[in-house]
Parts: sequence; structure tokens; C-alpha cells
Amino acid sequence: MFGTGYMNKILLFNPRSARAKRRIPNSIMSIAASVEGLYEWVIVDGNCEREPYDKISAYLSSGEFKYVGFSVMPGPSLLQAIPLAKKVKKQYPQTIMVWGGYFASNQYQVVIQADYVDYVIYGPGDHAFPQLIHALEKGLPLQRIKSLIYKSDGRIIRNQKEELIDQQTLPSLPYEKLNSFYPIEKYLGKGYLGRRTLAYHSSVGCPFSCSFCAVVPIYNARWKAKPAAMVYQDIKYIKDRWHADAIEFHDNNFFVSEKRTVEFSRLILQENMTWWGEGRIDTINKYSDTSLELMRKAGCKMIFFGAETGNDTVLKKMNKGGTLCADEMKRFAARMKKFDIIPEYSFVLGTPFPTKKEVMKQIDFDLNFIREIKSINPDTEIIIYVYSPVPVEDSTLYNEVLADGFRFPRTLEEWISPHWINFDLRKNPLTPWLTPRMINRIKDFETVLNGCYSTVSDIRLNKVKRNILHALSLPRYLTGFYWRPYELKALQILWKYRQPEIDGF
Ligand code: B12
Ligand code: SF4
Repeated sequence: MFGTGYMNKILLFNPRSARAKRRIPNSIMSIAASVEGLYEWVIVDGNCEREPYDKISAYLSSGEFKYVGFSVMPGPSLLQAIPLAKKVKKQYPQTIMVWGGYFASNQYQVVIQADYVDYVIYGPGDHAFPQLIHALEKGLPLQRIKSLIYKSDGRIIRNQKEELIDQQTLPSLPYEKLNSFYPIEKYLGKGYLGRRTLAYHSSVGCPFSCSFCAVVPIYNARWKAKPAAMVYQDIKYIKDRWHADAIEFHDNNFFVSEKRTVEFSRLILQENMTWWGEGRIDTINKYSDTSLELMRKAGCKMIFFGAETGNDTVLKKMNKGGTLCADEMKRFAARMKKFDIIPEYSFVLGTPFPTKKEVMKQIDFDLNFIREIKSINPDTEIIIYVYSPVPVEDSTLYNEVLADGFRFPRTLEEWISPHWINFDLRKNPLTPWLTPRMINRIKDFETVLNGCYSTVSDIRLNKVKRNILHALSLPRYLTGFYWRPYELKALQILWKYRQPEIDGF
């Protein structure tokens, strides 16, 4: 059954987000799934197009498209999303522009104020998007559409947020149709995990409320997952149809339920696939040895963990929750050695303190803590972020940040200035308490650390290059002399050293 004819087709756009490796665009695919069978839709993926606007314009000039949906996360994808949305609205003013995704949800005020965005859906769009299109098609009121933000008489209206959707009720993603726009094989990238890596998203939200995390304002400490059997079925289908041999789970917190992880591991065991996901140290540390052994046997090769800091007081300020503490991080790094699962520890450096001296002291404390983790389990991969505030309202950390004078941009255009793009990349944020000296200290350490222990996920970096980097950086690492490691930086640029935190995992 298709809407009311040809004039209400939907164009869904996924702006370019990665420099190289493409991934199945699960966000925009979920939105496509939500209108599949109801309205005609097409996908334009900025990651697969040299000039996405040409493709968009070719569709829109047919006059058959009424709705344009943009999936917008922060960072470099804004560099396409913002100018292209503006251009679409200018050239095709009759189209209705809807934005969704993490950026649109967390920064909705600035998004909805742009005169080229008509509607924002904050949080999951699986129900809200088809409901919005239906209401617009039928001229129905919008007040009851949960998670919708719109303008009315110059005011911004933010409807009530929808409860989390039971994930097993959601339709399967329209892979075959995506394949008709862009070959799925091209989305199954070669990487550390395998030759054909599938990106899969099996749960939404997270049960925790860390005050630096973008998941919190959207999901408010709630988590819902697809059952293990459903996850397995989807993966098996892609494996059989397109020969995927590895899986990147894109869930914010894949491992919340030991039972589900174990069930999934039992099912996937026979498929000979490798996989990776994100979890919490204190959650997985409560898994039994038997579960961890099974996971490894079933292909779990590496797990990403938010370690954040080695300072328990800062963990508290971050509202990290659970039982996570520096001591557990150390014990867990040691425990993972036994199972041959690589722990990937991510740290958030540069949180605010009353004085600059204290900020610097904490940075140095964390750098030393990272070294300690490396000495306990040298295989631990280290990811370093610099704290970039997210609007977690009413959290101690965010309130402190506002009191320190931090402000988000007031227009969408400002978000695409180079320093705000860097802010999004969580590498060089413009927080008032960080000085260039502090940022350099973090970056210099990171360069030396990456030289000494190059990430295993950079598959292009051969043994010879690794050895050269290691030999060159070792004296610096051993003596703690990180200052201006230009020689290492030059080699990393020359060899296009891959940073998982920027290029994806
Ligand atoms: C895959 C991924 C990427 C991919 C690219 C994805 C792509 N678009 O092609 C790569 C690896 C390149 C990447 C990079 C970055 N990412 Co990223 N990424 C993710 C990840 C892991 C999965 C996204 C996904 O597929 N989700 C599955 C879908 C189903 O969920 P969803 O996106 O929320 O979509 C739902 C709703 O948002 C909404 N929706 C989404 N789009 C639309 C569109 C419309 C029209 C509507 C109506 C609704 C709607 O409905 C969907 C279905 O319910 C998320 C974390 C996560 N679990 O979501 C982080 C995440 C989005 N990334 C994040 C960040 C910060 C980045 C980076 C900026 C920095 C970094 N260092 O990681 C880089 C920069 C790249 C860039 N933006 O250009 C943050 C965003 C934080 C924030 N402040 O908002 C997240 C949340 C991770 C995190 N927990 O911190 N990322
Ligand atoms: S545990 Fe991870 S995903 Fe969950 S709120 Fe904290 S940082 Fe975010």
C-alpha cells in the first residue's frame, strides 16, 4: 500500500561520516524500515557518493518527493548535512525537511531554529517518523506524536518523549532494497575483525547515566535489546547472502545482559565469525569464567570499555555508576589476558577542576594510570578522548561546565567551523578550563603511546613499520619525555596511522 500517489515519496540522506571504511547505515536504514510498505523511499548515502547533492537533486527534480529525512550525528558529517540541507530547501522549497539522529536530538534547539529544518525527531524515529508523515499527509494534528519537535506560531514545541520501543517488534532492516541502491558487499569492510565486517545494532540506550555521555539525554538510563535469536537470525541471513565474516556491534552497551550474550555466543559459535562490541568493565567483570571462555570461542575478539579515568573521585563526578573504580580496571585488564580477549580502554581526559594546576595534575595522573594499565596487560588498547560536554541537564558535571562559561554554538553554521568540528571529535574541545599546553600534553603522550604500542586495528601497518615506530618512541615512553614528538607524528601521517576513535573501530 503506497500513500496517495507519487508526490509523497521520501528521500533519506546519510551524510558522509567516515574518511574510508563504509558501514551499513543502520540509522537511516531503521527509518527506511519504518516506512517500508507505506511510502516509497530512496536512500542517498554520502559515504558512497562523490557529489551527493547531484544524486539528491536528480531525485528531487522529478517532483515526486515531498519529504527529505537527514540522519545527523555530530562531527564531520555536519559538513555535508548543514550546507546540503540549506541547498535542498533553497532549490526545492516545497520539500519538508526532517532531521533525526544524535546531533539533531541533543542539539535540537539550534537545529529547529534553522529555517531550512521543519521537524526534528529526538530519539528513536521508528514510530515517530511514520506517524509524522501520516499526520502531514492527512492534515492531522501533531501534538500527540511523541518525540517530535516542531515550530508553531514562532514557538518551539517539544512533544513528550516516547517510551523505549520493544526491539523485537521492529521490522527487519530493508537490506535487499539498500542493495539495489548501493551493493551491500561494499559496506562489508575489511578490517581487523575480518574481510567482510558487518555493522549491526542490537539494542538501544544504556542503563547508566554518565554525565559526559550523549546517550543519557536521549535514553535516560533505559535499555532495550533484541533477543539473541533475532540478532543471530539477521546476522546469519547477511552471512549467507553476502558472506559477512565478522561483526561490529554498534550498540552503546551490548553486554548489559550476561544471559543474552551467552545465548548469542552459543548461536554464533558454529558460524566461525569474529565480533566486537562495547561494554562496561564492572558489568563484564561479573560474568563467569565460563561465559567469557564461551564468548572467546564464539569469536569475541575485542571489547571496547569506557574506563574514563583512574581517579575514583572523578568517576563519581562523572556519575559513572555501578561498581567501577580504578582498582577494578586494573584487575579486569589482568583478567582479560586469561581469555585472550583484547580490552580496549577509552579515557576521557581534561575534565574541569577549580584551578588550572589541578586540571593539569589530573591529566598527568591519568597518563600515568594508562601506563600502569599497559604494564598490567600490554595488549590493552588505549583510546584517548578529551572531555567535550554534552547537554546532560541537571548533572553535576554539566552544571559545573556551564558555570565555567562554556556555551554551545547558537547557529548551525557555527557548528561547522573547524574548532567545533574538533570539539565533536573529542580531540580539542573549546572548554574554558583547558589551555593549549594541556591539550598538547595529551596529544604528545598519545602520539608516543601510539608509536610504542600501535593499535592492532590498523591492519595496513606492517611489522616493519610497527617496529620502527616502537624503536623510535620507546626512549620517550621509558623516560616520560613526550614533548613535541614531531618525528613520530611525521611517520604516523606518512603511514596514515589509523585512530579508531576517529575512523571507527
Ligand atoms: C556507526 C557510528 C559511527 C560511524 C558512522 C555512522 C554513519 N552515519 O554512517 C562512524 C564510525 C564513522 C562514527 C564516527 C563518529 N561518531 Co559515531 N557512532 C556510531 C554508532 C556506534 C552507531 C550509529 C547507529 O547506527 N546507530 C543505530 C541506529 C538504529 O540508532 P540511531 O543512530 O540512534 O538512530 C535512531 C534515532 O537516532 C533516529 N534517527 C536517526 N537518524 C534519523 C533520521 C531521521 C530522518 C529520523 C526521523 C530519525 C532518525 O531514529 C533511529 C532509529 O530509531 C553511534 C552509537 C549508537 N549506538 O548509536 C555512535 C555515535 C552516534 N557517534 C558519536 C560520535 C561522537 C562520533 C564522532 C563524532 C566522534 C567519535 N570520536 O566517535 C565520529 C565522527 C564521524 C562523523 N560524524 O562524521 C556519538 C555521538 C555523541 C553525541 N555527542 O551526540 C555516538 C552516540 C557514540 C557515543 N556514545 O558517544 N560513528
Ligand atoms: S555506560 Fe557508556 S553508554 Fe552507558 S551512559 Fe555510561 S558512557 Fe554512556
